[in-house]
Amino acid sequence: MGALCVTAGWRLCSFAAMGSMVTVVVPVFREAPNIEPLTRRLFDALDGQFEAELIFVDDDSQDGSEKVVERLAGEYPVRILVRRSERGLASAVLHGFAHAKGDVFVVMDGDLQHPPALVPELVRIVANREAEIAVGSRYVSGGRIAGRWSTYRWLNSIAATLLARPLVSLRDPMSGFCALRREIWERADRLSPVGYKIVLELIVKSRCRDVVEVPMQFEQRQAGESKLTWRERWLYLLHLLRLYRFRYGYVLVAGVIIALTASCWLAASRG
Ligand SMILES: Nc1nc2c(ncn2[C@@H]2O[C@H](COP(=O)(O)OP(=O)(O)O)[C@@H](O)[C@H]2O)c(=O)[nH]1
Ligand SMILES: [Mg+2]
Repeated sequence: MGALCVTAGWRLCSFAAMGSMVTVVVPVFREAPNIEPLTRRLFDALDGQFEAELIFVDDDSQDGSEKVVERLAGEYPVRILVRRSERGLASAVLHGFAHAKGDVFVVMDGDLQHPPALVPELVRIVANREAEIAVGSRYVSGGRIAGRWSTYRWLNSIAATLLARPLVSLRDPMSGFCALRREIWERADRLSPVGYKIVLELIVKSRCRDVVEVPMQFEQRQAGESKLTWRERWLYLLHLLRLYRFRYGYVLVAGVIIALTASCWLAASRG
């Protein structure tokens, strides 16, 4: 770990973390009302501790997001990349990485469900090499979800988490909020996420074993709408299948699928 110093705000940070430039990448689709509060809260939280830039990656929302960012660019190091012919959260994040100047990347949602106040802590951990990837987690001690979730939403989240367990030992692989050093992205093998789960893709494809989870309070969405549809859930299953194949190889995955099909068939023929 780097040597310690005290910043003007009496916050402790290390020389290693201070020397890092941070790029925060935020995929957005129809999030115009959230862009300004997110930008202000993020730079308030960073409070000059790190040199930082913020990149929104928008998939042609046509909801005024570009105008909002252009206005904010007079005050903050923020820009927006608009993709006109491509869609998808995870690919938007990778597009942002490809245009980033920083040596530490942060990925967070643009709907303020991920608390901007946690960004400095996630950055500090990876910049100081305490871990390769730091993930904001709802399910470790101290993590919380604001508001009430329906039983259906809970079941959905639990099922998605359990399905990812053989790939990563995280409690919250669905988090979507993380920090990593540029080199982790650079060493990852042919990133090709379909759909939603960029954190999972990065951890598996970069063969990363050194991940820490930091408790976060997952906020309720205040404006705009969730884009999580049945199509995204289907894409998630396809994505998992690809990652299983990457981690365990064709033969094993094919074997498990055949065994499961055979058991269902046997169970059905008994009934
Ligand atoms: N660029 C881009 N961003 C997306 C897309 N789908 C979702 N997002 C953004 O990804 C973040 C998380 O999406 P959200 O719908 O809130 O997912 P949820 O929290 O699982 O309901 C938000 O900032 C969305 O605006 C997409 O297709 N393209
Ligand atoms: Mg959300």
